[in-house]
Amino acid sequence: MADEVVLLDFWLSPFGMRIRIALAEKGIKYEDKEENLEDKSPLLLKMNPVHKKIPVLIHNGKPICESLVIVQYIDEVWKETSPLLPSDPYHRAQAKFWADFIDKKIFDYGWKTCMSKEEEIEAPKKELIESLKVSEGEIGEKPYFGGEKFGYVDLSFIPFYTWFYSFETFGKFSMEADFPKLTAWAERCLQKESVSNSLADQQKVYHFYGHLRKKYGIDE
Ligand code: GS8
Repeated sequence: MADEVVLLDFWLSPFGMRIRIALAEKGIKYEDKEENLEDKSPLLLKMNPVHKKIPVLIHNGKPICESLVIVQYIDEVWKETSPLLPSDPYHRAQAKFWADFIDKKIFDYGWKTCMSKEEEIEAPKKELIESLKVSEGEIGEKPYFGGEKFGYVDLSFIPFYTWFYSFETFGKFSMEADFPKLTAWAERCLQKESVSNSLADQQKVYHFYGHLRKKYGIDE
């Protein structure tokens, strides 16, 4: 029997993008179900009763939640094509460390930078810049975070490329001038169809931040 794969998703979620890229890398056909996060579907509430968040992968009726867990699951189930995590235990651990760093630093401080009032932005912006500097050092002269091939860390990080314009605009710095290696890495990743077809447009993300900032009273 063919696999039935459904993704509960939201078009501008970087976490959803991770799963879209992973499934595209593996060449898996799936149904992408767009959720309205302001009015969540009964299916989402049933499949992720703990966090009630997207993304959720439903594989033959069974849910898997949390984007990094889902990507690891996809890599284990469809292991024949395009391995994403390294097979060596030490390199696997390193890859998981960097994915965790992206969630704890780039996502967290990136979000806070884009969602702060002018007078409160300095602290998260400082942390974001520091984390981008660490990332710039880690990519260094390598084509991808794991070395020669696109893999788990790239896939975990590249969805935040859709936030780069928002980072620069709210944070008043230049990604290209301040982080040239990271910018070149992102452009390299975008040459892959699995990535370019999965990412939202930076301007649309910026406009969505504008909408959220109004909704939460950050902007008039
Ligand atoms: C984060 C998912 C998440 O924040 C993961 O999958 O890696 N750690 C999780 N999902 C958001 C949409 S993206 O910003 C979400 O579903 N939010 C709905 C809500 O909070 O009610």
